[in-house]
Amino acid sequence: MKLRTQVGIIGGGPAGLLLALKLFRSGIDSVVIERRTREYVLSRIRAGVLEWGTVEQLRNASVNARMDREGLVHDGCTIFANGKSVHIDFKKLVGKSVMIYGQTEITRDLYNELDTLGVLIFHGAEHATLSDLDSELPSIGFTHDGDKKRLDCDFVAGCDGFYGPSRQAIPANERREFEKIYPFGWLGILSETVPVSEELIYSGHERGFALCSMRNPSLSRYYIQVPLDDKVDNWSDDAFWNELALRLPKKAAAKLETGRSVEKSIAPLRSFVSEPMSWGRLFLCGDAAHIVPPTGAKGLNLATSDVYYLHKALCAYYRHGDSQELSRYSRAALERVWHAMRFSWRMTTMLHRFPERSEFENRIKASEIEYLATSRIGRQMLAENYTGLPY
Ligand code: FAS
Ligand code: PHB
Repeated sequence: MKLRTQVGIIGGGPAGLLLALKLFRSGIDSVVIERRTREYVLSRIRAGVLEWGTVEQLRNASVNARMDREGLVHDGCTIFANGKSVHIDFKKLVGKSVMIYGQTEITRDLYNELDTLGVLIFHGAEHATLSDLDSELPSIGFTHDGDKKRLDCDFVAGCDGFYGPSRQAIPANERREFEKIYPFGWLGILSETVPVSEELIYSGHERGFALCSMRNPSLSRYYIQVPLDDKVDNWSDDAFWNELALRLPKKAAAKLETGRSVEKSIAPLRSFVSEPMSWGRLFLCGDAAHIVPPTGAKGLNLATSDVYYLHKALCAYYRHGDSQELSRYSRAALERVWHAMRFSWRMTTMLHRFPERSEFENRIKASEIEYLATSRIGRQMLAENYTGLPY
């Protein structure tokens, strides 16, 4: 069965769904092809911190009602290391805030809005293949409900995450990949407990990194650094709570509310960029092109800034026949990607325990924290990057 649209979108995660919505608001037709069921996509627990640029994007796309009702605006966070707590006051330092609102809820809101608008989303679409990307009529082949389908389009948006087929559709000799694998992962839990602190606490403890986050005033999200080969089954809830408490400031540890985990998983940490982010009529957005360690809370926010650039370029093409912005998309997106890559790498190296780290490097880490504690400019730099550089 043949289908036709203007923009074929592979991937129904935040990048693909936000792009579909923004295109619809601009009168541009798209179809979303998602491999998983909607339930599966909505079962994933991922990002929690939204840069203000992401908040504004969701507001401009009129999909912000629940976020503005239920989201938590945070004006700062705390960095705890070497027995010292350093408050980073975003509002005072750079006049900006962040919004705490789970990626899962954003995805749910996007699905609901796209359903209301009647945008076509195929779930359970398997074996997606991209063809004729270097022609004026690219297409996406896939199987849905046992039927082979082909979606002809003007452009393909590869929003299919790190393991999707889009990035691989760019010939290997046209791609350059940059990667750093970290020698640890994050064990994360979600628990129906009152968050230990009103704002996030990033702890660079000598036992290992820990992060206290949340989803709402009665749903906490915690992480601890674990060895790369660690397994979730090695960690009972009690073992997790005990280790987390050892890595927190004493006052926070004393008031930590523990409880049953409703989700527990380990995510490996990597930095990865694939260049270019476009080839022919294919444009990559989000994790399909880049992965950041979650220490800087940038993964989801980079997906939304890629979507901002691609949407703007597609509007210029369909409204004015101008394909200049499309040809500049990769460079514009990558410039912001590398800034977020740098910040996420710096936060990760500053706050994690590296088993093979030399004494010299440990002193450098301690001096980084001391610099934050004593320099307003140092805290301003962190606040500027954490709340999000301009698009
Ligand atoms: P996604 O991976 O979210 O979505 C891609 C979609 O494409 C998926 O739904 C997938 O099923 C689909 N797909 C894949 N192959 C396909 C195919 N062949 N055909 C059709 N569809 C296909 N970021 C943070 O900022 N903070 C965090 O704490 C954080 N935690 C994370 C934990 C984990 C375990 C992971 C994996 C990522 C985490 N991230 C975090 C990063 C995460 O939020 C991503 O940046 C975000 O999901 C990016 O969104 P997308 O680019 O849409 O990719
Ligand atoms: C989260 O709440 O999941 C979260 C918050 C901040 C991060 C990473 C994850 O840096």
